[in-house]
Amino acid sequence: MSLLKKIKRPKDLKSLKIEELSKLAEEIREEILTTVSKRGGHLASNLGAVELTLGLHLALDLPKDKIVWDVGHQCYTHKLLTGRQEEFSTLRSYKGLCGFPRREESKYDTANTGHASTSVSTALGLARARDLKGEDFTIVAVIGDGSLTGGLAYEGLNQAGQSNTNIIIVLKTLFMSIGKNVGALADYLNRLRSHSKVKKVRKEAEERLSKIPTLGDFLVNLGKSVNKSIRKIVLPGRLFEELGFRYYGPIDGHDPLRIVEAISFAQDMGGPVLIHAFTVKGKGYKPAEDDPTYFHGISPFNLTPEKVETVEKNGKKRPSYTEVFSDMMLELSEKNKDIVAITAAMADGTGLSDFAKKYPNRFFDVGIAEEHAVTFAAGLALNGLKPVVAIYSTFLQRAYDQIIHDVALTGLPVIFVLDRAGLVGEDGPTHHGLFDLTYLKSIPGMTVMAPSNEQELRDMLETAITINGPVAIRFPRGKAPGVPIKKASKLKVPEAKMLKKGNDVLVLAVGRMVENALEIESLLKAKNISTTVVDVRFTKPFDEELFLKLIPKHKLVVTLEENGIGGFADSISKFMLENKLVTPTIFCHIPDRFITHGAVKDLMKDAGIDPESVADKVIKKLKENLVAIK
Ligand SMILES: Cc1ncc(C[n+]2csc(CCOP(=O)(O)OP(=O)(O)O)c2C)c(N)n1
Repeated sequence: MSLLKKIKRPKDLKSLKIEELSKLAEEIREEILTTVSKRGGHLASNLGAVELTLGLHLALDLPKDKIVWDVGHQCYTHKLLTGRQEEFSTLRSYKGLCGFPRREESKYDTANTGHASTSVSTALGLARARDLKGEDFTIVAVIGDGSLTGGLAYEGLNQAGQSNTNIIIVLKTLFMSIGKNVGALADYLNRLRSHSKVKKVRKEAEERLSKIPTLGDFLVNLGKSVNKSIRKIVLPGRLFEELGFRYYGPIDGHDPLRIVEAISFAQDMGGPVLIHAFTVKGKGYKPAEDDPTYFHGISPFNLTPEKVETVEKNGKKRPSYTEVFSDMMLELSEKNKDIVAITAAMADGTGLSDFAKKYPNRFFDVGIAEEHAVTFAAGLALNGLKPVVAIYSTFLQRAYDQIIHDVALTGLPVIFVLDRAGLVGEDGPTHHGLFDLTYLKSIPGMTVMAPSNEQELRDMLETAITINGPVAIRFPRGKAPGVPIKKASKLKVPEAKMLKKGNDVLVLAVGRMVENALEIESLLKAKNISTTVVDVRFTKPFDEELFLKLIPKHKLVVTLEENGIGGFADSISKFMLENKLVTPTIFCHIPDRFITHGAVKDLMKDAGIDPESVADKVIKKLKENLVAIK
């Protein structure tokens, strides 16, 4: 029987033999690889965190003790060790296991996460609450060096270092964010790695371990002799010590027993302790070790080491919106030397890697620091440049105040490119971009656009460059519809575009929802209902002139957007009230609840914005109206 199958809960680990730990780690890696190759997911980070998780599970008394995973994208081993093996094959699928920690899923998951740099603050809050309530348990935040580039992490460290409370931070360093980690702190951590004491520490630890017969003996003896010897081998982590932490390390994060020792040391010491562990991203799977950026978050793929191909689910060759943005950036930057590009640790994901290669001096990766990215862009714009800030819709939420205070208040011409707007699918609620139409709309002077195909994205970028103020362009994850590409041309702001002309129903659709609107038109046509389809293109400002003309000519208006409450629907409802337009209207948007993870198609249905659900609502509403008229 496999060792993994024997582990139903963390306690079961403690009955293993020491030499069985590496076999268990192998089995876990196998399980993660097989599942991620079928379901997609965060492969490299999870492979890098197997032994670290084993060590934490051995050292702690879960679920009384708490682990707070930063981002949470490295929690697969934790899921496998906490009673979720049977469902593990459903990872990231609709109604299956979530790819991130979820309290609703397990008592072993401490916090719902998905965004970076939150773990220290959450852990400190838990610790302070524990102290106030007179409770006694251990709290460990696990944070990567990438996530440590985010300002929020420092805000947490700043308070924790002075707090005198028992809190353990495990800093997992693999010198990678999604791409190579950036910044002065990354350099500092790298210098620690090459400290001459590191090898000596490892050798001493190996010698000590060779004298301990069983895992049970090891765990029992931890508090006694072992700790004494550990104290002697602690290296100076000056930065963290100055911040008020006792620094422990660096240690090998692929040796579970070193992790156990470190946690035991921290528990003995009390107060804020930072344990520094080195790990290898993608550990144990050569293609992922060689290219951890590609394997950071990956779609389903073939598990043959020689040939790694993503499985093309859709035969039709269509570019992704990201690729279209990437190409257009090169076109625009050739003509306009003032264009500079900024990413917050997502050069590949946002499509800026080619720009970075071609114009290294005009490209800035600021780390996982969305707030800084926006204010930094404001500085660039103040000195006459044209910054393009490419940040996923969900992560730009972080920089709301910076957009208002540092960019919009001065009317600076910063272009925000929001990839992954709308439902993103398997990454789920922390990653869906369902708030941007709402949060951007309320900012004075902001122009907001949403392309419905690749040519429109090109035209919108061409237009954005000419606007003397803040502009946002939001588009979804994945493929564009595959329309022919021609030379980009400037659009007339805020002109919408009528795609189909009918008499009964008027559908005002935003971005990707135009594809749904066209399907709705066909479904209704089959029922002898004729539909006008309008590609809204601009949600702020929007084409009031056209809407004033069209709305009274129809029996029913439908607004359709991939955004929560307060977005385009609200703008139209206010517009109709103010203009005394009384046409019955259905507002189709994401309902006022968080949407789970799964395939986008399933999620659209869940949210009621898929073509069939909308067509059904239209038919029902038209029937009601007829009855009302009679
Ligand atoms: C606020 C925010 N910005 C961007 C991301 C996207 N993201 C997910 S993981 C990651 C890199 C994290 O690096 P690190 O903390 O070192 O963990 P590793 O993946 O290397 O294990 C990034 C940029 C995010 N989750 N949250």
